[in-house]
Amino acid sequence: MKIVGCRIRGREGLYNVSYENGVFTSITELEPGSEEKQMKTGDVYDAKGRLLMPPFVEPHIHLDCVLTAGIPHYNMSGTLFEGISTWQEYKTTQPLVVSEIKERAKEALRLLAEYGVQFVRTHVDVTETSFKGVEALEELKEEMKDIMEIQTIAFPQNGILSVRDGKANMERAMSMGMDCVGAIPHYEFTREYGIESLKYIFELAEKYDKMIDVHCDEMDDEQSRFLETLATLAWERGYGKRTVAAHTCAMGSYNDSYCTKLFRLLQESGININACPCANVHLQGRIDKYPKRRGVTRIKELSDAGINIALGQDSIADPWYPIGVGNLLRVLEMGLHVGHMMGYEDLQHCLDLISTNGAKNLCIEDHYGIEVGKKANFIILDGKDDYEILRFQSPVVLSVHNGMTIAEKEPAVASVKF
Ligand code: 17E
Ligand code: FE2
Repeated sequence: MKIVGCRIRGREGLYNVSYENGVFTSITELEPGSEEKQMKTGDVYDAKGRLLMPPFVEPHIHLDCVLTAGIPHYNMSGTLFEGISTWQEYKTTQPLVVSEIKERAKEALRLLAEYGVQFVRTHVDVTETSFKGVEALEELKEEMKDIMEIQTIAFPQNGILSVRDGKANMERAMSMGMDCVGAIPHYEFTREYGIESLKYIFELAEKYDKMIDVHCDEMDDEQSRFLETLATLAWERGYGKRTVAAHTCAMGSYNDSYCTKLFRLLQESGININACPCANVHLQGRIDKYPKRRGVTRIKELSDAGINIALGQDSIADPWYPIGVGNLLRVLEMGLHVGHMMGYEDLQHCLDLISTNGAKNLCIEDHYGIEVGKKANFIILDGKDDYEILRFQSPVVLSVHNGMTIAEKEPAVASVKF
């Protein structure tokens, strides 16, 4: 199969890109003007100068909860805590059936595929002790593995120390084949429990040789400082590249003096950060009067300090966030607004936040990138560069995973009458 006349993100000029048996086999630059004369027959896709790039990466979503908004009722206050209690009601009043959970998750994956995502890391609540969610997502991960790559996180929504049998839940989840160990230290009853939960998950991660992805400081409380503990544990054990701190909203409330110290630790530990700007600008700041905090971590400052940060959606129509369609460009737009990142330089490479940076969070760089010999995973967007694609929220016209077309879209054509 051959793509003709595409731009490639990060390079000048126009290219032809071929792939066979699921692997890129050639990438050749075109002589200026030569694209007009090419034969476009057979297994050839004419990119018409559009941008080809590695797929978008969704580093943080809760696929067990998607598409449940309104059941049994909507989150009326819009707070994180009402989200958690509404989900608790869902878990205890709705029949939990593997096939139904898989169908909702798959519907969300179809949306993600439409918007160019091929790599997904999902949390699964392991304090729901029927474990139907874990079963469902582990089955789906296996069934979908040729189409989309899914990583699962054992996420203890109600805590590890603050629930009975919390450690047993985590152990059971990891023994079922989950890819990452999660935690929620800011939601544990005490600071001591929070710290103990973090120490515990490093032991568990090492035991199963798995990655770590923690809901960390998803609050506006400037005293919520579990990130320093998470980063220090990662630093001690050399686990930084395999560790993600997600949300880290409290960093939006930390004082600058403390943050200066914290950033040095983050750099030395090498851990990755994940922010969910749509979800958190909605959920946080709720207990403030005016002025209201944004409740989103320091996306710009972390990026500028060379700390890897990727953006994720968190939710698609669930008890925490009532809207969302799987479109990471929307999340990027929110992140750039909230993070004061619409300076010219920021816009030139803004797609990093939903692509290459996410690939680092997921530790998938060995099969991610447009290079001969690597797996043919790519998308083509109806635009020419990051700035234009962000501005027009350009559709993904083609998405290819391991050489297989998984989604196509015809861009809409408007007809304005003046
Ligand atoms: N659970 C949680 O603790 N925080 C969130 N943002 C979501 C679920 C979506
Ligand atoms: Fe989350």
